[in-house]
Amino acid sequence: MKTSIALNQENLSKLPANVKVPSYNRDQVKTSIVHIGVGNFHRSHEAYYTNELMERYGVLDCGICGIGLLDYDRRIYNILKDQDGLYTLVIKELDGSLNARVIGSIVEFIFAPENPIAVIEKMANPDIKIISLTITEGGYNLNEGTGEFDFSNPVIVEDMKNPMSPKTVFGYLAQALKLRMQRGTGGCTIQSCDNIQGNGDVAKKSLLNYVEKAEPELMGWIEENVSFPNAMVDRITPVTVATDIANLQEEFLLDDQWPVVCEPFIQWVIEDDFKAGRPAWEKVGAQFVENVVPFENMKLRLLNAGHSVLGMLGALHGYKTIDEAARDEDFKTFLRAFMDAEASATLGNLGDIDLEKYKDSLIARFQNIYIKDLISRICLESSAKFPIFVLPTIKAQLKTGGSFARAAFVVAAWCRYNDGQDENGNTYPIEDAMSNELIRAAALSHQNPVRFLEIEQIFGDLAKNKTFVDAFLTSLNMLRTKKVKDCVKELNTKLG
Ligand code: CS2
Repeated sequence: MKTSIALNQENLSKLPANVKVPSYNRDQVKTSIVHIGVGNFHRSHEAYYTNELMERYGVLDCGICGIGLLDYDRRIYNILKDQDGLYTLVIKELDGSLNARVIGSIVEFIFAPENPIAVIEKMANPDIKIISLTITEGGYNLNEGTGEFDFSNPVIVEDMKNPMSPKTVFGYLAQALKLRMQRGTGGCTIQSCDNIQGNGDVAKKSLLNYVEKAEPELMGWIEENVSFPNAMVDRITPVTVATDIANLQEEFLLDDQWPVVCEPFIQWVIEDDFKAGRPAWEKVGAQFVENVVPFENMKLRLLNAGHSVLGMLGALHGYKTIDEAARDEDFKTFLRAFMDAEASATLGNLGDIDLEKYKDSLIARFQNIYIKDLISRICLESSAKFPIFVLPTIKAQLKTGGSFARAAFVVAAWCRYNDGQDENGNTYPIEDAMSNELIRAAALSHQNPVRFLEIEQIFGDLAKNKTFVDAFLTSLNMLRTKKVKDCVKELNTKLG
């Protein structure tokens, strides 16, 4: 057996021909993007687009400096340091074949807990034109019920006290932008790549809320000099598992400590509002549009919500991956009806987008047997996801008198999910920033079902809406007395 080759700059030329490697000179790449949150999604999406631009068009002034803000990021920092910033993106094609390419667009990395000043200085550097973010749906620190920035969050309190050694993205941005203002460095773009409706607007709102208290003299400067384009981002990127690493060693003789696997589909629709210029990502498939809202709604309420539907129902049934749930005829019928009769009805005018085709393609993507997207990944952090993915459909349908019975059923399934045990008696952890509240509310809901909806931070006023509460109670009662599959079959017949 041939031994595999460790991934680093020096070894690139030794890799077998079936691995695509950067052919551009990485020493000549100039950093103009700082990215906070170098998770799998950033590595399959923005860093991939940017690598393509470098590779296919020789554009070398858009290098990325990754920033790890959390202690948790130490692992990716150490690995990328070891691998000279390189990692492998393995695209799992529809026929199951693997397409491996080494991505070279991340050329620097700073681990913030060890060097906060270096991070602030980097963001304030005149070469930096864009600060992009994948800090997760919950990272914007907004109370979903009230929409207000959460100043009671202990890390925010700390950042206000110790501005030069921040812990949160807002603390860092405030100090970096302050330096840019003081030094006359000029403006920049803060580009959210998270799955949130109006992600740019949300990033702006959170930052300005923070700055208003922490550095009030910055407010006007930010309004004038910083832009926050909204964007829709899409590529299903599962958690990397041990077999992904082993496959790479066997099929490509490549030793990568943390490769990323993803589906072939990719999409990025962005408002063209960049204060200090931007890479020509349109050359490699990104779409720049005037108004991204319809695209965002469509993606969040169909794809992401669709994931939550399959994730919650699938978890209770005992499925482990999304493709299993999406291939289950009863769940598939339920999902499609949720999309057609509930979510689609809230999307308004989508211009020339072919919605039927989009929904067909989503089902096909969910059913891709090679992607093995873990249901546990979909269900984690649901307290930040439901308010963005599922609840907007319920709220919109309540306003127009449209149907939301299936969405309410999924909320009830989420309540039941927080019991921590599937229908076969197998337990699973509730991985969620609000796990304590969720577990407690689910436990209380056995006696008093409405308790689950009283988590104000998630449901806000919805708990007071009788029509919704009734639909939730009916669903929860079904789920606590019957198997999820039987409930779904019944609803498929009843609701048509
Ligand atoms: C998923 C997303 O986290 C989730 O619940 O729905 O990560 C989804 O896979 C991506 O948004 C796809 O673009």
